[in-house]
Amino acid sequence: MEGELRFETRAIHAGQSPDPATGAIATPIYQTSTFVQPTPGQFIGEYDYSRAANPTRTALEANLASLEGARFGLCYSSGVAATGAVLHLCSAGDEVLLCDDVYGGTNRLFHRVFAQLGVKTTLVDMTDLDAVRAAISSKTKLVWIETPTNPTLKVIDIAGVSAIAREHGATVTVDNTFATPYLQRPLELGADIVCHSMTKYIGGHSDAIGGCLMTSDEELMRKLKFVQLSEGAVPGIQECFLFLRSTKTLAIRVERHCANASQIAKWLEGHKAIERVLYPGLASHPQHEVAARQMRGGFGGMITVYVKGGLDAAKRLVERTRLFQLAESLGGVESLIEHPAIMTHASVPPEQRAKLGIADHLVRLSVGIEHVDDLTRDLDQALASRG
Ligand code: P1T
Repeated sequence: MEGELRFETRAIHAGQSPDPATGAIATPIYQTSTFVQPTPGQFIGEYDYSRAANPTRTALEANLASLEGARFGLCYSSGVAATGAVLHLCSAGDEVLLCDDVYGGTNRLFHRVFAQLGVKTTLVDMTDLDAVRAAISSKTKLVWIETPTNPTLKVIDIAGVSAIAREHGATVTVDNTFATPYLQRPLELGADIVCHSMTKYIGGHSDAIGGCLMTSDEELMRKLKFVQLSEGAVPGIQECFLFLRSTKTLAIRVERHCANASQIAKWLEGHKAIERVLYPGLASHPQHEVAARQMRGGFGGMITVYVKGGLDAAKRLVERTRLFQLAESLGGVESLIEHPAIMTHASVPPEQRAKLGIADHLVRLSVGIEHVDDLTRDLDQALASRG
């Protein structure tokens, strides 16, 4: 039956059934590190030790796999832990193509941690498929796409890049954090692995850190599971419960995020204090057509703007909003605002920031699910402030 169910229904039911011991409808928090064995090597159920597997985590992993249309899911203690697990598929001498605009922590992990282990990363503007063709070679083991990108919201053609990577035998991973599986399912477009920072839309309430990977490839799953077991970067059981609870409302949350962001992006585009608005749903976005093709039912809740008046004006805006709180992170029900050059992307080298347009007057908004009129009024009063 499960294969026929729609996204919203799978979000609530996949991976879960009433607890056989008590009938509890909510998946219990199996707050246990270990499981008793009647005789050495024989388990009562499927479990022996919670780093390897735990029933609450298993339910979450199955639920997430279902949402991405994958056979397998694996959960991690953070988004960067999930990213690192994929990088462990590479060995010294392997090369990786990384899209040039990514979360600052992703950039740091590739360039400052895995570079030391002999994995060479090349940055590519993947909105240009010819640039991907020019950069890829037989040494390329992994192609890492983030779309929409953080923070400049470039949109990368997942099917196009995946087709090129397949010709060269490279594994494609898509960081789907900004789009969510409700809007975009990379495995259906040819990617091999999907990655999320669950801290964002999947968690949705700014109260838990986590990451996950999904794949339908059995061999990749086996390798990734081995890394998960060996490195132990697994989420806590309570976090698993919170994420499992949150995916139930992912569809309706994301719909509201999209509706609010779309309305606010259009309004900002007409505002005299704003130089430029980046939002994949706007006709003015350079990859609007790719976004309309591969993101179904909306363009996400993230907006990035260039404010007129340089660093001072950008700082004034982020300090003066009242509902949009100044903080790193995104994807929660509450709206956030931040300054990428000083905050989330401070670890990106200044010359690369300049090349990507992560300028001093760039401000990123995570539009929450409050009433859109209140959010618009909040931005309006902050943009109106002088001096
Ligand atoms: O913070 P963590 O759960 O480890 O997730 C890392 C990560 C991975 N991928 C993307 C696209 C991300 O945006 C992030 C984290 N990003 C922020 C904290 C931020 O404010 O952009």
